[in-house]
Amino acid sequence: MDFKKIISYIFIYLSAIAIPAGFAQDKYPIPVIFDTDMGNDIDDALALYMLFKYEDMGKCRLLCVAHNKDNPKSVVATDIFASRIGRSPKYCAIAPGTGVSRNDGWYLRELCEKKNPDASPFYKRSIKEPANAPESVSCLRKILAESDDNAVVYISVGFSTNLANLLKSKPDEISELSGRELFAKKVKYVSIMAGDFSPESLKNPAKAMKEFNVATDAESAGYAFENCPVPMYFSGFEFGSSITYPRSEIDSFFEEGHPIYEAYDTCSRKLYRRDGKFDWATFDMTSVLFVFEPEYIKLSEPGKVSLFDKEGRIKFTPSKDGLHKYFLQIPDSNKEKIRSRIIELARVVNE
Ligand SMILES: [Ca+2]
Repeated sequence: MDFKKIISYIFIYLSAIAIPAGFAQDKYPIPVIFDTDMGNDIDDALALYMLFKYEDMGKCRLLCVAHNKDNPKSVVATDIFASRIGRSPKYCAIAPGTGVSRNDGWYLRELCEKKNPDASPFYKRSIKEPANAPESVSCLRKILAESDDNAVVYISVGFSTNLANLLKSKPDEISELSGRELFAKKVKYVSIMAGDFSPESLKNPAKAMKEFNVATDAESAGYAFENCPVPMYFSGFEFGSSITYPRSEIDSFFEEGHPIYEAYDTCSRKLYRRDGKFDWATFDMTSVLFVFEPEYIKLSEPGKVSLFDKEGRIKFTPSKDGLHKYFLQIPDSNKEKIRSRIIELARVVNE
């Protein structure tokens, strides 16, 4: 056996032991609920495209795209992204007027209201407007009730409003179980983009950043951290922001006129640079990657995430029996591997 082979065997062995117990044996396709604040950032849309790619690979079954941003255009935007590549997942949304983030985000208006010269919508969509998506809690209760036990993975990449409402829900005609009992029975784990787990913040939570997903609905986030009966795996702000998604990929793969191009470009121009030449963070995309290819991610010791204050800072308390773990920082060489893989996974076309 030559030296290169020995090294590659060592690498395979180390990769295998790095996979958290319980993940490697996942049966495919994994049934997934994707809970998003579509419109507030572009990574939600690219994360959705990754899920479609995993569906094409036979690894994912997208049960529903739930919307936690309280703006009906959020569902329309998701539908525009999906319709562009010929997909039509099931949608649900927070009951209008009961949630947070009611604004038009960074690109909802541009995407949903853009018109052709004859006044028809520029971007194809399959739903009628206003989007009367079913209300999240009853829709998600029904989906869970009909799912196999301990099978569903819940990916949360926005506010925890739907999640908290679902956990608080009472027995009804759909199921005699409470939301928490139903969740415990049907959901395997939650992959969530939330919080700040940088070493400085862990040491001193008072100095931690108020991460957007937690801070925007801190009450629901705190409730979910406290009451979620299954493991939660956190991709913190510092993880996704350390791995960028290149603007050059948007220019070369998603040409002008593609809704992903429009959203990325609008976001970049409004948020960072007038010329839009900005490499975005991969926040939500890392929460999707973890579910299907956990070998890219290293997890922390177990513990408990809780709200440190009402403004949305969190703290992590190590504990042997804790249900929570966060993504550990990784060397730059591994970041490059994740970036390349994410780029590949977001390349979905209408076939
Ligand atoms: Ca998001």
